[in-house]
Amino acid sequence: PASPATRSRAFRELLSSPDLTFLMEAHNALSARIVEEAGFPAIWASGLSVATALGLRDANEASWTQVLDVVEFMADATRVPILIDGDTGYGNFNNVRRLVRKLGTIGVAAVCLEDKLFPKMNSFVGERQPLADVAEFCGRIAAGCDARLDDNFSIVARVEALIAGHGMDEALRRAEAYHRAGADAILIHSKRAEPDEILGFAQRWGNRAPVVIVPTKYYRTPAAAYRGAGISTVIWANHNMRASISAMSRLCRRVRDDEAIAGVEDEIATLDQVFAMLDYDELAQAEGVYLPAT
Ligand code: SPV
Ligand code: MG
Repeated sequence: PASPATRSRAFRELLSSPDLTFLMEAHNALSARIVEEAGFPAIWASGLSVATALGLRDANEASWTQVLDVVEFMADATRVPILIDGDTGYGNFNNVRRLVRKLGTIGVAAVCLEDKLFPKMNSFVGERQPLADVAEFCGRIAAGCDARLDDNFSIVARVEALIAGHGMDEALRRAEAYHRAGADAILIHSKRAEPDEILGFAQRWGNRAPVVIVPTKYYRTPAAAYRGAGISTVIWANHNMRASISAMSRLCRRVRDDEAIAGVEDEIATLDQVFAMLDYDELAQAEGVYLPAT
């Protein structure tokens, strides 16, 4: 793995660069390694996907230290920066301080905090999405900034006003407040099937701070629209988790019906691929160096 400082600097550069950056979701060490090998410059440690992989709902059913245990394995398995979905920060400003310090020690480059209340519910589930008080959430952001061990550790403030149905003026008011409180970027979330809300936000926001988006629901929009709007970062938020459900379900049905595995052999990664990915050769070489010759 790369050093925490290297990773947080790399993420800071991605956020501030004029190029559009794409982050891909991972939810464990294996998927994180696959995202890195596919060439993505950074990883989104999705709260939804990590929870799902743990068999839990995206409603803070996993404790924050359980989530960090998973993300630490992800950091250990990769070199690229990780933006962790920190949900609401798991409490108030004091919980955010503890979170940010701990993230610095496990090599996470950045955290995204959303302006809701603990325990949160996934933004696409139900209409009950109570928002945090603006001043209280600004305290969470400021406390996170003050607690960072490394100035390049980034804090992304996620505005849920559009998700909660409060409209564009409220979204802009909140983004401005979070930016003033020290947020390095604004994630504006929308659950509409068209990108009109986030493009409208980007136009009125005028790049006062980098804008991050999550096009899960407006997935038909081409990347050119985001480049044209000056968006900084796109997060493909849950697609490895969903791909794994489809792939494993299909495989299980086939093996159950066939009472045999011959039919799936050509469709799955070989064990040689598995051993290469985890670099078993390196261990064999190290044994040559460190184990006494027999
Ligand atoms: C996540 O991936 O956990 C997110 C994005 O926060 S969303 O599911 O759209 O809330
Ligand atoms: Mg989430």
